[in-house]
Parts: sequence; structure tokens; C-alpha cells
Amino acid sequence: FSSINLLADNNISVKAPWFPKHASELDNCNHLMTKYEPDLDMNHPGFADKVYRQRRKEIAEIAFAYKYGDPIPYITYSDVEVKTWRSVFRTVQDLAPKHACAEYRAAFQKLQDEQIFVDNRLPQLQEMSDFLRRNTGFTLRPAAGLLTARDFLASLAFRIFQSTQYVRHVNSPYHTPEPDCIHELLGHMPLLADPSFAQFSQEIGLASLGASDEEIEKLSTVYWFTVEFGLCKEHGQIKAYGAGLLSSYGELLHAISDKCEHRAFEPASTAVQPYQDQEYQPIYYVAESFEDAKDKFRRWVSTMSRPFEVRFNPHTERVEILDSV
Ligand code: TIH
Ligand code: FE2
Repeated sequence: FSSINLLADNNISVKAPWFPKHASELDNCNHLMTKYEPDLDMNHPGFADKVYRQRRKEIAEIAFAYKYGDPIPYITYSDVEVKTWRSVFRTVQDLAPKHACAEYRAAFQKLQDEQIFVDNRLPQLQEMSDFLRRNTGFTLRPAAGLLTARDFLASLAFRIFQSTQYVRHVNSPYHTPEPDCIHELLGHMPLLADPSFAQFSQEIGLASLGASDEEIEKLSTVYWFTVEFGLCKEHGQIKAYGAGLLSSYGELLHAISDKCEHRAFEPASTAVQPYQDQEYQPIYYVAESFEDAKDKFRRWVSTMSRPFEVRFNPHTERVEILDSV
């Protein structure tokens, strides 16, 4: 990343890594982490399946060609892909009433009422993007795979979620080592339709703009233990809100079992906890509520070193820079 010069209010220019100022500049924020792709990761369930890898590549090409403002291309999913969707969708339908947080359950119901969540077809990213826009102003853009933390978090600042569009391997429906659209659709989308959660997600994104590499690492760790694998309390019971739990029957049952450790969510310590991204997590963090997680997160972010503040203007889709020191 190159850096930019910003003028602080004492007229001293401060260096910060480049970051997008307008939603259209997310066209430059599509750098991939390739280590978990089926071509490179021998443990990927699709590693030995040439046809699968070709299909995944074909769908990833769509994301590489995508530009701000384009409609998201329609994908005709195959019978095998629909079968995989159906397996995961049905387990979520079975488990969510008991184990998912109330906000997730409410949005899930809405998606079913609008016939976006049905078991015999995958939702298209464009219809999902339109649904989110109606609910919280979030929209989607297609991503070719797992993005770098800096690029992924930057998009959240604009209420844009970069979503994969290919489907996990049929032999491993209940857990995938890399994000796929079933994870995005069943794990992330319902909560992005919840106002409080949408705000929390955007704030992680805003905090990442112009942050140092060390701070990006901390923010992505917080993201990991909240948005991806977070647990929360509801009437004294532990519920799941993390997308990686809600899209993975295997890990959801693990997370609520006694085979793992539960700790209270505290941004400063959560941010430096090493995490597991290939197997089930040994540790999960439990939030009191989204509002409480947001309060704690805000307090922690204010201790970060960035010499300016940023504000998103939804009318222009532009991030404005405010000198704060
Ligand atoms: N493991 C999740 C699933 O099987 O749905 C997907 C991922 C979440 C985070 C990283 S990969
Ligand atoms: Fe995810």
C-alpha cells in the first residue's frame, strides 16, 4: 500500500496508508489472500476436484470484472450447488430457533416471508443486496475469494459487504475452510439487515481506514471474534450471532458445547487473542448485547493512534476526514 499525506490541524502533515474515500474506489480494494483456495490448500475439500476448481474460478472471474455501479451478475447454480444449499439451509432452519440470537431469527423470518430464503434455490446476490438496502442501507459487491483484512474492512465503512458468489464443495456442506456464498447468505446477510448490527459492522470498517498494519490486525481479530464467531447472551442463555457459526452446523454445536472456552467480550484483550482459521475455535467471546459490544468497541477505538477521525456521508457515499487532535 502506498501512503497519502494528510494535513493535521497543527499544519504538520501526517502519513497514513492509502484508503478509499468514495464507494467507487472499492474497485481497488479486491486483493486476495490465496492461501485457502482449493488450488493451493491441500486440505480444501475441493483440492482434488478439477471440475469444482474450474467452476469456482469461473465465478471468481465475475468478481474480478465487477465495477462500482454494475448490477451483480446472475449465476445459474447447478443442481449439485442447489443440493448443497438445501442441506445447509435445512440445518439452519432446525438449529436457529434454539441457538441463534433474536435479531438473526427475526431477519431470517423476514427473508423467508419475502421468498428470498427458500430451500430449492440459492438467493442471488443482487436480490439480497436490494433486501439489505431496504433494511439498513447495506449493499453487496461480489468478491473473488477471501480478501485481505484491509480491503474487506474498508468496504464496511461504506456499508458495503464484499461477498463471495461460489458454493462450497458438496462433500463438505457443514464446514468450509474458506468463505463461500452459503456462509455469506446464511451467516452474514440476516444480521446485516439488523440496524444495530449494521451500525457495529460499519464502525469496525470506519476504524480501519488509514489504520496502521498492527491496528488492522487487531481490528480484524475483533471482527473475527464478533461478526464471524461471536456469541451473545439472551435471557441468561448463550446464543450465536457469528456468521461462521450460523453457516456451519459443525462449529455451531461445538461452540455451545463444553469442549471450548467462553470468555467475556472485551475489545482490548480480544484484539490480541491469536485465532484459529482452519479448525473449530478453541475460544469464543460472549457479548452482553450488540449495544454493549458497540459501546465497548467505541471506547476501545478511541484509544487508537489515528490522528484524524472519519465520517461517512451516505448522500455522497463519501468518507469525510475530520482532524481530531
Ligand atoms: N467455516 C465457515 C462455514 O463453514 O460456513 C465459513 C468461514 C467463516 C470464516 C472463515 S471461513
Ligand atoms: Fe464471513
